[in-house]
Amino acid sequence: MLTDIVSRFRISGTFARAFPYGSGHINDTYKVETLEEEVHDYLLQRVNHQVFKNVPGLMSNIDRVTRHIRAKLEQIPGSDPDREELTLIPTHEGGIFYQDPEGNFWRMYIFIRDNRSYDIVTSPEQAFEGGRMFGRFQAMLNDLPGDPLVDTIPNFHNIEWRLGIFDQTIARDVAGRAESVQDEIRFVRRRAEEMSTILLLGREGMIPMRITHNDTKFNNVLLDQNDKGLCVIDLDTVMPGYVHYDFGDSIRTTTNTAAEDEKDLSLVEMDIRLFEAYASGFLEETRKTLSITEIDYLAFAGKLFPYIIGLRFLTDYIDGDNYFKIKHEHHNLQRARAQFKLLRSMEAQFQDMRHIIERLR
Ligand code: ADP
Ligand code: GN1
Ligand code: MG
Repeated sequence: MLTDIVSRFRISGTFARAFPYGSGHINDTYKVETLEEEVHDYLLQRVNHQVFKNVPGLMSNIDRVTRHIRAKLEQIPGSDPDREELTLIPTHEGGIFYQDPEGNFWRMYIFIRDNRSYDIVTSPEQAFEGGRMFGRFQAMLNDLPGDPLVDTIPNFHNIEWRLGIFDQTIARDVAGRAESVQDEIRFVRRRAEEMSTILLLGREGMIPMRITHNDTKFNNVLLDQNDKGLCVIDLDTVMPGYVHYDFGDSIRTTTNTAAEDEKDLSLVEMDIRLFEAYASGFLEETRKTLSITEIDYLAFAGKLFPYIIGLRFLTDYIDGDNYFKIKHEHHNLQRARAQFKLLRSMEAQFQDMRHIIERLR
């Protein structure tokens, strides 16, 4: 089956094997290895079309974004675009994806070898590199020509919309779980107004729409063997957004001392050293393009993401686990609790976060 899919793409070398790869919550990813040592390996993905309703539009975004960045990298002496940017492999017909008879969408990239990717960050140097890479990504897309990118998931980080879905999900209570999570529901509701801040600033025209990645988990940037930034990956949600969405989701994952789904909440804290290092890398690349107002709200964006992602985990739990892949029965609740603990830790250190941004801007 996978062999058939692989044969649809214009790969070099001889197919040797394919096996599941990575730890994403949405798509199915396989590493495809070739026999020859000197030829690339590949990364094959089945795009989740329950989540992404317009896969051709999504693929066209990725094609435009990767070509634009590649053209910029080609101007930089000594750069290696096949390692520093995702490279789509065309099908034999020249398409950028393959749709199988069951309607699944498949795409293939060059596998970037000798990379490191981290679910938990341990050093300020790693955090700085992540910030620099996502900052550079933002800066490079600042002049993408042509029409706006397709919204691959409408309202993806729209907190009012997410809270509306949350209320509906609690009212339906299909899995009969709402009663058991009253504490978490209260935690969300108490902060709902504050968390609309970015959306309101946007509505009032105080911050501009930009092109953002929108899924800037730290493991969506590959580092090299020396922990230097290599390539930003996972481009499914690149679309219009506020800079706070990218900064915030990175802070959520970079500064957490424990796993996203840590069960022992006493291990979950925000490490302010990692906050400072990430912010410093990010601002090094974006300081010139961001407005004072955008920079002023970066610390707040750090708090927004444990809230919004925790809210999505909790909503999915109440809804009976339809969206995120889970490994055990209460996995989404465990994830939500860990995110809310992280938010508490940020709330306790918020003044320090603000001072760091003031110093770096
Ligand atoms: P998901 O949306 O499911 O998170 P990703 O696009 O992030 O999927 O891919 C899953 C994992 O595969 C990544 O965390 C990364 O480790 C690995 N990966 C993705 N693209 C490449 C690539 N081009 N080269 C090497 N590894 C990759
Ligand atoms: C999903 O695909 P992956 O695992 O990188 C999700 C993100 C969440 C993240 C939480 C399209 O990201 O929004 O922040 O899980 N992606 C989508 O780990 O919903
Ligand atoms: Mg990913």
